[in-house]
Amino acid sequence: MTDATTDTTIDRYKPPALRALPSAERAPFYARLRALRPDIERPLRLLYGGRGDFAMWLRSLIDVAAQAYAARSADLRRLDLERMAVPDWFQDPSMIGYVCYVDRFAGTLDEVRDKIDYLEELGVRYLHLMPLLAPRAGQNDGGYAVADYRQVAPALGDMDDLARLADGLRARGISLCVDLVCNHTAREHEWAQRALAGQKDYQDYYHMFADRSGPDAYERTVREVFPDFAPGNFTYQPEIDRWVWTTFHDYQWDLNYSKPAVFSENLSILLFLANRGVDVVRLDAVAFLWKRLGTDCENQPEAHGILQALRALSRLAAPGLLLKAEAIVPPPQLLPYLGQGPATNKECELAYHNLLMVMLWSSLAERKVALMTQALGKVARIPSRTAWVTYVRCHDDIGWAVTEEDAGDAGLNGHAHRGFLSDFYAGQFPGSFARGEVFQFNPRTGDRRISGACASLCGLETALEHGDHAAIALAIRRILLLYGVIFAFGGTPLIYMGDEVGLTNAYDYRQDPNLSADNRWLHRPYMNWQQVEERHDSDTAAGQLFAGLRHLAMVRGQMPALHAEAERHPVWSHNESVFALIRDSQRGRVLILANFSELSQTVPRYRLDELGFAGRLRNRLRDEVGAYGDNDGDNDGDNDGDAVLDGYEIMWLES
Ligand code: OTU
Repeated sequence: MTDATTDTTIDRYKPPALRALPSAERAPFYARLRALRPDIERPLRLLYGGRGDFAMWLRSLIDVAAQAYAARSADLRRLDLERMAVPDWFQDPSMIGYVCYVDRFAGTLDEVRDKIDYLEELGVRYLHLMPLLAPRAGQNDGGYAVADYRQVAPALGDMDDLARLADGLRARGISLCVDLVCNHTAREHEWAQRALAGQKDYQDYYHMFADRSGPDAYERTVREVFPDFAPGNFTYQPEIDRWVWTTFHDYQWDLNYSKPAVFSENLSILLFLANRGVDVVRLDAVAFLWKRLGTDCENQPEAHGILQALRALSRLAAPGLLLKAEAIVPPPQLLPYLGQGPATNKECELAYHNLLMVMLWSSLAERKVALMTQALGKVARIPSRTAWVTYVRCHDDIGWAVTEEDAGDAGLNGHAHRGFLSDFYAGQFPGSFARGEVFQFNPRTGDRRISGACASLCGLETALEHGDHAAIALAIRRILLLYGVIFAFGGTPLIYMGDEVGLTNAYDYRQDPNLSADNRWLHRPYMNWQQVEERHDSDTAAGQLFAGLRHLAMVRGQMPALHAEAERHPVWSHNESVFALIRDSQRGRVLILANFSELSQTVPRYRLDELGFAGRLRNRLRDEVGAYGDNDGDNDGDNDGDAVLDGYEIMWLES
């Protein structure tokens, strides 16, 4: 005999929220509940199972999911069915992403709708709009300090505008991604305000300490993310005589996920966004979700439990929704965010490939690919129904995530190499083509990260300034080389707004007192629509870049072998400047060769043979069939079967 209070099973539970639905609409929910029950219960029991009222609380979560499901529009429910029928929809090679700030790109959410033609022209199928929920007034870390998760920033529009935009994008085959800043709220959020007013239940939403002993103990082992403008990890609140955990800025309060209420609140916000038509939620700073004394308080097993539970519950209500992990951590700590062990394919579907991004810039500075080949070669394969999000630049800085071990394997000294990269991209290394700035110099560790727009880091800013045509051409080739790698690597490549027309560093943030301390605004420009007008003029940098990216998108879309599921193997090309990557699956084999030097480079014919790319190969990017690897002895006189790459050329070769 079981009753409502002791029965811990949820698979027979009939949430009241579903009563109003026709039975044909209830059935899929119940089917999913039975199927997902273990995935919902397993992580939550580990996290919160010790509570006496666990079973009741679990049911309350099913109620949250049921309410969201009942409120989900017919269109979105149809989309859910489509996606369940084609679960690799997001892994298709036609998925090309674009990232922008609503205001800096178009103005308002409504005005983004007017730009859909433009995005479509570029080949975009996935649009990540940077934080757009109501932030605190004044400084807000680019929107990552949210005061209200259920309101859009008034300057950008409202929730109806967001839903309308999502509809408009969907009608054109473009998925919408928005941020959920789930690790922290703004100090101005209602929960924090209640905590400051002394309400104990809301103080429990955060990590609060009566004196310095707790903070001091934790600070022995946690790192400082913003050592320069936000040193330390705790902030004193005189109103309540408490220290509050603030990993990032002092106005960003870390949430305390050991409290079930915090989990429930975030679940309902997640589903609220899903029902506005959001397809992908970027979960910000997920590495930091759980704190454990004596550790770096990152990547704790419980953080994974939270994500797995969010994922299983969102599958129940909105199965078309994807989760994207923003964890800028080394690969061994990163891979679990895509699910492992019993959670394989059951955590986040997408995760940012920070190491790839760092390696692109490292190889470009060094003109050598040993480190990149070594380091990427060690990254384990990812679950079949997950994908990397690949990128060249994003709104954040570049941190030189080069381990001593990887550096050593490539014959480098890690400390020296990281220093070299900072010097190079700050434009301080002799002969550097780059123009960037140092972000968050940490005198304690010597660490220096880098800010700067892709085009400026690739040399376009300096070249344009000098009117140096040869240098302009090289800079354009560098940009297209980096994008050529991320488009072929597998997963969803992101075009960062402005890169497609070569926007360079934007220095005007220095005049804005809310932004001036944070030079990441250097690479968060306003769109230059005049420059966009030049996109069909092949005499301009904008024209060449736009055409180049469009071409990459188009060719990629026609290559099933580049499906996200295809494995990737970095291999030695036998040329220290040419990065070689093989994509391999039942869908086909592709050899990617990327020349990171400005000089012409050769990959010898015997090496192409060894890699299994003998015979006449087709370079899909030039749509030409070459004698690469031609070992039929016809000695056609041009290159004897070697692959000869121009400076900064990239080839996508298929047999
Ligand atoms: C994220 O980044 C955002 O991308 C940043 O723009 C925010 O400032 C920050 O969160 C706070 O919301 O520290 O330097 O290891 O590196 O989550 C960027 C993960 C950050 C962190 C990452 C974070």
